[in-house]
Amino acid sequence: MNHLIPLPASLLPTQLEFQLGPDTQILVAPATPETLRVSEFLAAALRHATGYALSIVPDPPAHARDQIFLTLHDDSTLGAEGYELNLTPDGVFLRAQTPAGLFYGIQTLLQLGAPSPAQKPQTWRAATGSIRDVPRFAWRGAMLDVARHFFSVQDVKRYIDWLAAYKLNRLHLHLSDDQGWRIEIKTWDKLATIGGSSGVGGKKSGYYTQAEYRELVAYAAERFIVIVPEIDMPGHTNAALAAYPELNCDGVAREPYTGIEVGFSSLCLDKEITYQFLEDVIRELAALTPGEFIHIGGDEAHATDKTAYTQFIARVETIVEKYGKRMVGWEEIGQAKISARAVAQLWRGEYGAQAIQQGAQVILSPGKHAYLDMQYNEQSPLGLHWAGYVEAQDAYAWDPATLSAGVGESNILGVEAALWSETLLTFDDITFMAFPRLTAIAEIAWSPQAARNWESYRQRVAAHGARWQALGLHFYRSPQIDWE
Ligand code: TNX
Repeated sequence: MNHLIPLPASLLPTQLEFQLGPDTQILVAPATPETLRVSEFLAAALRHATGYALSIVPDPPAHARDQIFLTLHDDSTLGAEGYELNLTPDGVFLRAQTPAGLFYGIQTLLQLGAPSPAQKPQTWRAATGSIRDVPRFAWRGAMLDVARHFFSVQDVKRYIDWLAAYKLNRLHLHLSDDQGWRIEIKTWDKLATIGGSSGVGGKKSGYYTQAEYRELVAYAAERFIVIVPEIDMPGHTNAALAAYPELNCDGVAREPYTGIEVGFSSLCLDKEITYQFLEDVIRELAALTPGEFIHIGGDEAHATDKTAYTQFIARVETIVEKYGKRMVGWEEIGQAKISARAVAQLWRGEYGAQAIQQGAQVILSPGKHAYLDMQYNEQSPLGLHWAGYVEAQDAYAWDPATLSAGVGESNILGVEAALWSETLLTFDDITFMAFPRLTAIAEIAWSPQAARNWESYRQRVAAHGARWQALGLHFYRSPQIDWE
């Protein structure tokens, strides 16, 4: 019970043990397509851990002993994502108001019963006690930059699995930048075929077809993760400007870009075709996106006239709203007139107050704490360091509500760990930068501030390190943590 990440809102250990047997069943009531699906998720994970062929019993007549019992029931204090988990030597009782709540309770249960990697044959046992748990923030995000280096559907799915294990619920995909355009747009097909053919250093190019992208959206949704697509604009657009000459003010296509400098490109804001292009792109993206949000970038538009920039952002928001979505943008959008439905993602903390004054909420991704692409220290083989070095403790020991003046708890929609990929080529590179910092951000996003502290995190994360190791996850063995 003492190694959970994120730490539950409340936890009462009872010092006994529940042990799974070959005859344990998973009882579920009411049996709906969604509750059956989460039950199957649990059964598959336990089968994998134990080899037992656990069966699922929909709407059992009365509950028997030695079972795992999942139920939906009305308890508004649990909200849309909370759960209650009671473990006794006789059984496991998990209750929530929603399938999402059950899913998060299952993640907790799977951590409690994580077998010791050394044990063979493995028995599956979990410490008993009761947990009542609700998240602090609604937006618990991770951003992955698939534009600088492209990552396969398979890699993104593996990252999604880890996000789900730590109760994150948003995957923000940075789908376009100077170096590459990574999503098929049917009305502007060269975005993908030409814009997608480059990448940093000329390596790892490519794009997702719409069918592949839908597959990612569905895979994430099964794990209660909403994919938030980002098309960066009006800067960070060289890949689009290389694909279509008419998007440039001078009508000349740009050369593909393989460097890592930022701030040199801009869409041509006084051409009407630019807005036709954006409308087509946003319409197709919205159709691929069951979630509420479309991210329009908006950062570092150093090659765009300032007044034109603010008018542009306001116009883009009307297009996003026309297709029924809410606009998210990097904090620079706070300089424009935005609606109270818009969301600003803070990374430097300069324009947050301007967004909040307009009634918008913010997502916090402070570079010094939540940028997973920052090097851990001077020796780190991967990463950048413009925001400084970010060790495990830097990622963990901060409170969103007191980070910047004028940004309080009620202004904060949530927290997001950003992973830019200028220096990352492989899935191992991704996980080396993410662990153990992604887990720190996951805890900040979920757990009550008063319950958490660095000393406790560093002990708990050490136990997770043993699991990561057993599962072959490449991670950073921070010297700040006494790894098991
Ligand atoms: C700044 S953060 C950027 C990205 C880079 C990142 C590298 C932000 C909104 N823009 O274009 O990839 O730094 O850390």
